[in-house]
Amino acid sequence: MKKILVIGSNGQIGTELVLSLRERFSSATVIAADLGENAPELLKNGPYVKLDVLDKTSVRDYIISNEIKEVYLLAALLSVTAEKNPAFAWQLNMDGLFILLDLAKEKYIDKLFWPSSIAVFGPTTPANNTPQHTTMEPTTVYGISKLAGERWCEYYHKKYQVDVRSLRYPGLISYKSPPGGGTTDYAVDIFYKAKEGTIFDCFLNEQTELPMLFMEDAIRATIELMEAPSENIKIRSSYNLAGVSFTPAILSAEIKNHLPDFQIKYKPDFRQAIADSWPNTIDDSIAKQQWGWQAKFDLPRLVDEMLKNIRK
Ligand code: NAD
Ligand code: AKB
Repeated sequence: MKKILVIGSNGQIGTELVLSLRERFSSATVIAADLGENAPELLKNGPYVKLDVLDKTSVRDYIISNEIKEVYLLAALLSVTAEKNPAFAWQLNMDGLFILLDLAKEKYIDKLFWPSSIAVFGPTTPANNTPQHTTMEPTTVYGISKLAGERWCEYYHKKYQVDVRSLRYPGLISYKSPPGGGTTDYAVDIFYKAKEGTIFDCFLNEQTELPMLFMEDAIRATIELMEAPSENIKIRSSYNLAGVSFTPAILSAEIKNHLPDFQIKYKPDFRQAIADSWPNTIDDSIAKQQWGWQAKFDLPRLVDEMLKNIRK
């Protein structure tokens, strides 16, 4: 059975991706990798290795000597943390990608997944039903790094036939592992406050509409993309992907349907400008046509799942 390595396994996506890949293949062949000395509790059902994606020698040695054939590269700084340390964000988000693209070019890896984001779009992009191919002038260091990464993925595919696949994830909503420093994090944090019964101070204003996706859908999209026949994957930069779009006002109204006493206050901060530069809704028709993508979770179902599963 092919060996799969998930780098950045301990984060919001990595945790659920590793668990799903282990269920689908086998626990022994899906190796989690992150900076920590030990695997988090949830990932103790399979192998874990301490690995810094910026340590080129260790990454190459590990992948080559263990005959890893598929890599999911999730290590990155997200939009908010990247703004606090732009130079390091650029280094982490780009250098790690090159190390993996080169291993694929040299044929050590057969297939690479690297996530992009709706952050590749900017204020000059059409905000509603944002098309796959459109004006892209991101204004955050995170968005710039993701757009550059997309161009490099396409370049390595065209020039060296590297089988690299990518999705422009919207904000991801999950309950197993917390989000790691993004602008869309409010849409997860809000559920913890709602369950605690405390007022939620929202760092975006009530009318800020952003594209979001429930984690179960995101993981399914990732695995479906990776398993699709290569000839169906005609976009090698990154695919638009959509689930559900909502504002803080719409989300809190849906939460109130379950918890009528829930209260939200709006205290927009510097993250408002990041959110304002991103789309409201995304057109993912090309992903639907080319590899059969279809989101399953609408807002009522997403809220129901979050409130059922999130711990106080
Ligand atoms: P996260 O911050 O929750 O997790 C990232 C993980 O990478 C962390 O566990 C961290 O310890 C690890 N990491 C950081 N530096 C590392 C290094 N040098 N070597 C090895 N591991 C390192 O992020 P996430 O939300 O899981 O996002 C994963 C990827 O998906 C990122 O590329 C992100 O840009 C992208 N993405 C996420 C979202 C989202 O809403 N979560 C949306 C769009 C795109
Ligand atoms: C962020 O808010 O930075 C991420 C993203 C949409 O890429 N969740």
